Amino acid sequence: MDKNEILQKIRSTCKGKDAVALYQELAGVIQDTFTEERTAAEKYEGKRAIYLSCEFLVGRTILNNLLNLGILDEVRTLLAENGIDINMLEEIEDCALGNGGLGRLAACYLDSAATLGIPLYGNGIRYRYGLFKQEFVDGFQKELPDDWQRFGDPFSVRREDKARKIVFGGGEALAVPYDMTIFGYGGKVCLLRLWQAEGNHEAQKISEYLYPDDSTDEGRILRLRQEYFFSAAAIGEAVDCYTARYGNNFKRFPDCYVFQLNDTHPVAAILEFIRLLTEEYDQSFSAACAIARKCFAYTNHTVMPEALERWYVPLFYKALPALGAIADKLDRVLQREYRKKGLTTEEIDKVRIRQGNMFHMANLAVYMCFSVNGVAKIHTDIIKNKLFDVTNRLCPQKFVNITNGITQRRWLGLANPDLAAWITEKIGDGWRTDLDRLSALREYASPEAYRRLNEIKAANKKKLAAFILAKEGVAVDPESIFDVQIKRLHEYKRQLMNALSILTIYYRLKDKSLMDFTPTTFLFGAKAAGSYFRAKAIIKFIHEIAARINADPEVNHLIRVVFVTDYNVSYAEKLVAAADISEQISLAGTEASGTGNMKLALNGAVTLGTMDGATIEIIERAGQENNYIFGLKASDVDKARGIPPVAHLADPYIARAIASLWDGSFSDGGTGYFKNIYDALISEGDRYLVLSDLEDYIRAKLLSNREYKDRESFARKAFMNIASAGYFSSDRSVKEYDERIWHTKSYIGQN
Ligand code: 26V
Repeated sequence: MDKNEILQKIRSTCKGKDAVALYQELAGVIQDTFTEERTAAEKYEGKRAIYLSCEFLVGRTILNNLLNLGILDEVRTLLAENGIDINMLEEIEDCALGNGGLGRLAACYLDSAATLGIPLYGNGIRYRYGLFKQEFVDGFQKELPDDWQRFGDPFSVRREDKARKIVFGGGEALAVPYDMTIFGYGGKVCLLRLWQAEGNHEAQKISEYLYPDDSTDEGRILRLRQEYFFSAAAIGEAVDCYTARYGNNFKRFPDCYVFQLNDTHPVAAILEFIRLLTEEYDQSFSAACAIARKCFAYTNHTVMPEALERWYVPLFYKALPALGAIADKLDRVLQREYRKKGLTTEEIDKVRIRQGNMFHMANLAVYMCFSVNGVAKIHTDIIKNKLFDVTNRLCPQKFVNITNGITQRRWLGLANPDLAAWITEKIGDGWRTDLDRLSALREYASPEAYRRLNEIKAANKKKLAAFILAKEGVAVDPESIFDVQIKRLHEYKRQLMNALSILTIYYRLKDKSLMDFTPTTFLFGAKAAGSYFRAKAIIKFIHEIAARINADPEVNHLIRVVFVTDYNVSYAEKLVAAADISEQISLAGTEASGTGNMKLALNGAVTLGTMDGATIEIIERAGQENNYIFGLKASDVDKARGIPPVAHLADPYIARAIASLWDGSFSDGGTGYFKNIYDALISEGDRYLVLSDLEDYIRAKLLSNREYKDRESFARKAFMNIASAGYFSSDRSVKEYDERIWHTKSYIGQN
């Protein structure tokens, strides 16, 4: 790549263009310059790792691509010279083909693999509409379609030459790949192949929506078709390429391909692989299984029982008849094998693929994959000792922990350019490809450094405040503490506990029992699944609290609450750069890893959190004394469940906050939302132990609030968090995947 050549091309064509035209122009120039790299990635002959994922949450690409090509600053200047503000590219759509952490992780891993030159190939679905756009009407969430291709999709290339027919129960579709170029830092590239379903109306529906409503059989069949559609396309292509090179002897297949299953959604790939080899390549069932067992690896991303995929067997057969028969056959093989090994009936029942009338996809993955990994230490321990304990006793070597990571290029370089520049000034810019270098910052620990950190944070807060005023119409004080909780809305993440803590603080400010409170802005960003009643109820509750507090002249100079609209990757970039406090408050043992926790720590937010997911590993490195830890440990949770929820209402402010759910303090517009929340806490046993942790949470929150006043010592905590964040680079994670699971460098071509 020749930087100057790209800049020259841009210079000659950028004048007088509007945002969309400029975007297309820039993208076109970049794409053209990298034709060779793309072709090389496609023709690569060594062992490949194929990342199969239903979600790739890439976000807005143009600025990130310019950054990774090392020309963001030059292009900014060049455009400015021509009277164009590069920020107008913010009008361009995000590409949000994912829900949250799992999809963003996939995008970070592609960024890292591209940067490191690891042959990782993303495969997913090119949804016509990505994750819904969120609006609030009177505090209620409304979902609108996300037409992300509105301005075109100039970083993708349609590959009709690689289209494949996919046949499923009751129909077929043409799978047409679109190759999206993922630019790594330094100009190496990876390919993300997103398959689009074409054909009749039924066929097209397959790639229309991310997560269609699965409350009906029709919706569930569609979801199964989606999962099968892209998995089968990826497998079919791999097998075609392989047989073109090596013929029908599949012995070397595992030296050429490894498939990483991003959760169980693409598990149909295993069944499809066996189907292809047995039906079309004349392999025996056991030979096909033996090969499959060498090339599939599974990442588990949740321990929540309701999120573990199970399919009603008759429905599975209807959608994918041939695969249903293979799943049943594998289930019989499993039983025979495990009986021979002396497992008890009870043990076998726990690991069976078929559980009564349901296929259990995680069990299928664990049985067939050579590697099963969790995404943070505590999470891997839980899957080894609880979820998959039987298999772990038989085959402990199958289980691996690979703690998640995030790309520092986007989450520091792009999101927080001033902090990035300051770090570079101190330790050089090696951190861009080696985040461990951040530890060298420790040598620069000094009051002067803390002052500078505070300045940078203050500037970011000002920018965010201006953005929030423009976008949300709410004025927030940039001098106040920015306390941030940003993640999908889910009960286990306990946004409700945050809301209740705010309410108790509000009541205490009102009756002046809490004095000396540092002004705080509580920021929430979250989307609730359209069909998730209680999550939507919590959104409405937070809006009601925000409206009450923000309009109360007695306290609104001390406390404000903002639920930002349409939280997405671009909003996240602004929020992480401006946060003082990072809320990581899931019930211990429920958050597999979390990655927002890493993004916020890297940007110098201090964690207010429980010992859960990767937060534990963050605290291990950054120091408990530099963060605010509270609440039950995972090992205390079972015991805590024995205490009735009402036993936690002794504090009158907490009692009043809970009462506000039913005593008419707030209106849910007759939806029954607030009664539903009340029931969850009081009548249904408070599954996520919000009340058990609330008091200690408020204690920790108020402690952080007091300690914030000492600006120097608080900045020192932030500084230690930044200096300790090196481990959480997705470069480290991807290297671990490669060294411990994929082994892409030991492919046959080198033997
Ligand atoms: C989905 C659902 C849907 C039904 C209700 C319960 C429930 C619970 C969890 C999920 C999430 C499924 C998988 C997922 O997105 N996991 C996330 O993966 C991230 C990347 O590894 C990780 O950082 C998050 O902790 C984890 O929640």
